[in-house]
Amino acid sequence: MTYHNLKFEIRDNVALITLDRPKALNALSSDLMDELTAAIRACEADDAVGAVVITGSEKAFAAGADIGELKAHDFSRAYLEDLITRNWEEPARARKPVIAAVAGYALGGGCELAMMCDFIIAADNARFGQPEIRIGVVPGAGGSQRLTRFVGKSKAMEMCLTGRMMDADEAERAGLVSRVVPVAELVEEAVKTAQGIAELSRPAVLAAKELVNTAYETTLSEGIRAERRLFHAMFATEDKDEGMAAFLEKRKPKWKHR
Ligand code: DAK
Repeated sequence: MTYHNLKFEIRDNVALITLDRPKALNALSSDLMDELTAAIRACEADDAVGAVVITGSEKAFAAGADIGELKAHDFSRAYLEDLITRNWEEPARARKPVIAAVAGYALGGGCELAMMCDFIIAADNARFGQPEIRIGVVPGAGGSQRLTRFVGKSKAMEMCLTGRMMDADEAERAGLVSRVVPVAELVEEAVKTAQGIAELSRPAVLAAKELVNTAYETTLSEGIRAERRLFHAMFATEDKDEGMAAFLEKRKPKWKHR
C-alpha cells in the first residue's frame, strides 16, 4: 500500500508508523485514519513484526480529529458513515503491542489515539488534552472513558470540562504515560522498547497484553480467573520450556514463538 498521510518503516522486528500531515499538526483526517488502519492490519499480518510504534512530529503527535472534516458532518452523515468506529479503533483492536511515542500536542482525537495504544512514552514537550468542549462537542473516540480510567475522575473531569492541557510531567505523575524522555530521544527510546518486547516469546507477549486489558473490562475475581487460565495455558508452549531451561542453564533463550 502507498501511504500519503503517514510514513511506514520496519526497523528490525518493529514497525514504526509516523503520522505525517505536518501542515495540519497531524490532524486525524479520514484518509489518515484509513491508512493507519491499513498499516496496523499489515503489521498484524506480518510475522516478522513483533510490536508497533506510532509517533508524530516533534511539534504534534496529533492535534485532534480534522476539525474541517468534522464540521462538514451532520448527524445523519456521522451515523450512516459510522464516523470514528469505522476506521479509528484499529490500534485498540491490535493483538500485537502498540506503543504511542508522543511529542508535542496530543489533543482531542490525538490524545484518544495515544490512549488506544498499549502504553504511552512521552517526550518532555508533550501536552495532552481533550479540548472538544471548546469547539462545542465532547470527546468522541473514547476520551471521556479512557482518560478517566487512566487519571481518575477529578483530573479527567477538569480536562473534559475546561479543555486544559496536561504537560508531560503531570501526565507521568497522573499515570497517563509510562515515562518521559527527552524529545530528541523519543523515537529511538520507543523503538528500542518495542524491539525488546518483539524479541520475547510472542504467545507470552500477546497473553500479557490480553490480561492487562482484561483488567479494564471485568471484575477483579473474573480478571484473576482469566489470568490463572492463561498462566496455565502458557505451560503448553514450547517457549515456556525453553525460557525456563535457558534460565537454569544461564543462557539466552531461543524463542520459537509457539
Ligand atoms: N483540525 C484541522 N486542522 C488543524 C487542527 C485540527 N484538529 N489543529 C491544527 N490544525 C491546523 C490549523 O488550522 C493550522 O492550519 P493553517 O491555518 O496553517 O492552514 C495548522 O494546523 C497549525 O495550527 P495553528 O496555527 O493553530 O498552530 P498553533 O501552534 O498556533 O496552535 C494548537 C496549536 C494545537 C494549540 C491549535 O492548532 C489547536 O488548538 N488545534 C485544535 C485542537 C483541538 O481542538 N483538537 C480537538 C479537535 S476535536 C467524534 C469522535 C472524535 C472526535 C469528534 C467527534 N464523533 C464520534 C462524532 C474528535 C474530535 C477532536 O479531536
